[in-house]
Amino acid sequence: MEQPPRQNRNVTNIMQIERVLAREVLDSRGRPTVEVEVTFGGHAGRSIVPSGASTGQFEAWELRDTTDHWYDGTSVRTAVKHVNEILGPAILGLNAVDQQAIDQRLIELDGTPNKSRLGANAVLGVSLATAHAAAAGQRVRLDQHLHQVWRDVTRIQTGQEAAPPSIPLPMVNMISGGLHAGGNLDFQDFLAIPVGAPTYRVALEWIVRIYRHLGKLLNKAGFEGTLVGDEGGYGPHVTSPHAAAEFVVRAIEAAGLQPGSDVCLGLDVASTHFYENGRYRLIASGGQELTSSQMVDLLDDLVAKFPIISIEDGIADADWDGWRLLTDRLRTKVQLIGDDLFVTNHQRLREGIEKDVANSVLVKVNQIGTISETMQTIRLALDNNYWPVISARSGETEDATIADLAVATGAGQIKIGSVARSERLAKYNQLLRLEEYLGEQGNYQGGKIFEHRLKRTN
Ligand code: 2PG
Ligand code: MG
Repeated sequence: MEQPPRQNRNVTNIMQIERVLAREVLDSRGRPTVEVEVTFGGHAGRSIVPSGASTGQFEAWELRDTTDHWYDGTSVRTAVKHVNEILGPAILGLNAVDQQAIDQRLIELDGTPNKSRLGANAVLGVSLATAHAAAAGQRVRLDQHLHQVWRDVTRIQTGQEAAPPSIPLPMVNMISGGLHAGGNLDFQDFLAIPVGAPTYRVALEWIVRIYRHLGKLLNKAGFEGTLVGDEGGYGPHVTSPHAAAEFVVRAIEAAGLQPGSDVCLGLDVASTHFYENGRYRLIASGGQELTSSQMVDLLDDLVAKFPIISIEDGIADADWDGWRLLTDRLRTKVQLIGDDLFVTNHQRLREGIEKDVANSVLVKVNQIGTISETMQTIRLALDNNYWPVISARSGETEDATIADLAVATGAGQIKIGSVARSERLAKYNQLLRLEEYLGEQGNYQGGKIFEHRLKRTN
């Protein structure tokens, strides 16, 4: 059996980057994406960049060759070229262990606020692959190396020591809608959150059980309990968010678990994508057009009827007033996550903190483009009592870096999609390994992170 590499970190080691090579590969939707390899002294690190479908307007720029016939205008050949001809040559000879210096160099080379010159997919590929190479060169695991980087970021940003690594609570997609499943439902994700599980391993077993029962229940009711969306959640044509939530609750019960105490529900409304001219247009559930205040009423009603503990993007990224209403109404009952709203961007999160909206931030590495900036946003969140949730994209690959990132930063929660499709399982399985390597259940806090801060009545 393969053993984890022994820990033998020597931070004074200088690991001068000798070669950086990018290529075009495919993601879980069969769309091109950037893969980068960084090499020195016989050690290599490799990483693949993810890609979203329900993207926020303030995200870092994903560079695609829209006028190229290759892959119908979705090619990333220019981004690959930017790595091979600009970013790579500029970091040769730099120390791979010094992630922050490498990332700073990459940011300067691009020189734009949203990485639109060279492409965030080019920049991120190099940033991620450098971390993999640095871990390999030091003969430590990726999570261990990332934890060292995290400690440095924490020390610089707060002057304090970072908390130890920990395995995150998973929030897992059960039913998919919106842009991830052909618009069958207006809301994008109905998630199960196993808040009562004592360990990650148990949490995952509960989730798989619920998922299987959900498929059977959907089939029995005449819906599609086998067809899955981009993230592996079922994509049934149920007509309302209430009906979808009801199915998840029934699946939790069918799995022999208690909704509300063992397992709660989460929503990713992804409402930016049905927000138009100041109205929320619910097409799949009958074409209603809601004001921000009516949208908040709808979410409040769902929270009253179902054991919902987390709502992401309940309000659109351009609707700060709506976010104010949502936060005032639900902040003591529910985790309110800003995804499109904050786009993992330090400045946007700071704005949100100042405006006192939301209480949680979704963290996606490709929304911002480097590991260091991602960590700065996680740090800012933790220091201001915002829960950070590390997240995959709907376009993913076998690359499991975000599992290591979540553990290294002790972020507390992770959202990867469902328990089907191997680009998702690559991350869930990596967390199983890390739980074992870290010992003592990987310092798993599970649903305890919500204790004392959320008051629920159902
Ligand atoms: C989201 C993500 C992942 P996408 O909205 O949170 O579920 O979707 O990657 O399409 O933005
Ligand atoms: Mg989202």
